[in-house]
Amino acid sequence: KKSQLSGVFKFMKKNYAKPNKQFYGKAKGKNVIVIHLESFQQFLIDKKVNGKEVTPFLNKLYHSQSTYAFDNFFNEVGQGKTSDAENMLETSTYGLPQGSLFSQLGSDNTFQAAPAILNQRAGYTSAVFHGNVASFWNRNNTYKNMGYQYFFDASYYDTSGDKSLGFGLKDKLLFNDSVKYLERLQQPFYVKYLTVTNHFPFSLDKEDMDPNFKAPDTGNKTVDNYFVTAHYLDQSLKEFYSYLYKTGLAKNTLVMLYGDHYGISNSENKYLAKELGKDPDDWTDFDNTQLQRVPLMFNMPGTKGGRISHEYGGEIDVLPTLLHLLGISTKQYIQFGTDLFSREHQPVVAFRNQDWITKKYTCLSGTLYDNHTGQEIQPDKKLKAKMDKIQDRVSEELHLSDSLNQKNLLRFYTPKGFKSVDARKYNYADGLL
Ligand code: GP9
Ligand code: MN
Repeated sequence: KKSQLSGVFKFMKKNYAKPNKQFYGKAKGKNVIVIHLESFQQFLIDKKVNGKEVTPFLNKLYHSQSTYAFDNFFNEVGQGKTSDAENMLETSTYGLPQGSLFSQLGSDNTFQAAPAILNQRAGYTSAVFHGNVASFWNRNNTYKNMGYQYFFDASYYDTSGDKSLGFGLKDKLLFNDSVKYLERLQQPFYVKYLTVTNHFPFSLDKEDMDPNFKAPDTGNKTVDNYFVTAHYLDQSLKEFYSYLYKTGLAKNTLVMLYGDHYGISNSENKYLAKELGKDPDDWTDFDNTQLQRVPLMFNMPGTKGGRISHEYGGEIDVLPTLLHLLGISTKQYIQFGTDLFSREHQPVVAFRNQDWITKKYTCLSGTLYDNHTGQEIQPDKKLKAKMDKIQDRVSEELHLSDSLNQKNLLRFYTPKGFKSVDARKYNYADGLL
């Protein structure tokens, strides 16, 4: 049984990246607020439409001295979309080749996930705030197996009438109406806010629109509206931050923000081209891939020295990065990502379909592109050998992650000092307090 893990252990040994002293423990003991920016792509950052910034608040955070941000950070989700992003961030293992890991395996698998690790290693209380019903993506069951102590889903808020839209409670209300629960959590806490308003089809009620912000005219309504709901999400964050500052929570909190996956699909990207200063007729698969960048920011209000890193990485890398920032070692865990701040960080980004991207190259179904020119290249023998090596590593990594999850192998390995999660300990009460 445990021998099935030998390939995984071998990979972990060569994959492990030791923490960078400069960053290790920088956020030790702080509360952690994870903000999941639904469908939010990196190109929105610093973007102006009709002379106005789409996300002025996030832009300020992005450039702030108190933020470590990344501009070559990619989403790596598959068909499980939001749930794949969540799985990667909580466990540093990949989603499945087909479907959603949360839906397929979340009820029964053994996890060694962030909420349990943080609780056992550093006494963190954990909770998720989300304006949709708990059963969506099988979150209610998966979260219990991950060790989430509380899940404040739609049933905890008034979602009647125009308070909710599309996938649930509007973001401004989610932040506002969850505060009464947040305030009762024992500190330090590890909490996650899953926003929903910036989700396809990007509709918004008139009353929630900023009269000073005008959508672009791209020739595609979905694309136009994407900017409007992204602007609304930005405003909701500004309001939440003003709460964090007013209450003093800000100064002992690390806020981690990330985008889960694209909002604009490949087939709609050509409508974006002009907004991005490109010719829609020259749009290629290479360009689609470049748009898979999403934000990743670590904001510690009141601190200095932050900067924008150009390191290449993806969602798989977040957990070791976060744990090291909190001063929690990761060597004993099975994690496929590596700390983005580590000098040994692995800068190959693996997509779920085996495509990959590095600082220099993008490889899509075996076709190689030069990141600098965006042009296809015919590799010579030497480059071809290098490429094959990267491809082998990507395939091996995805394969090992899949076998780990599909065979539920973590049940055969309990890291030193880790106590298996007992899902029966948690009862989310479904709002019936
Ligand atoms: C729903 C939300 C959306 O609860 O998280 O999920 P997605 O469609 O983006 O996967
Ligand atoms: Mn999503």
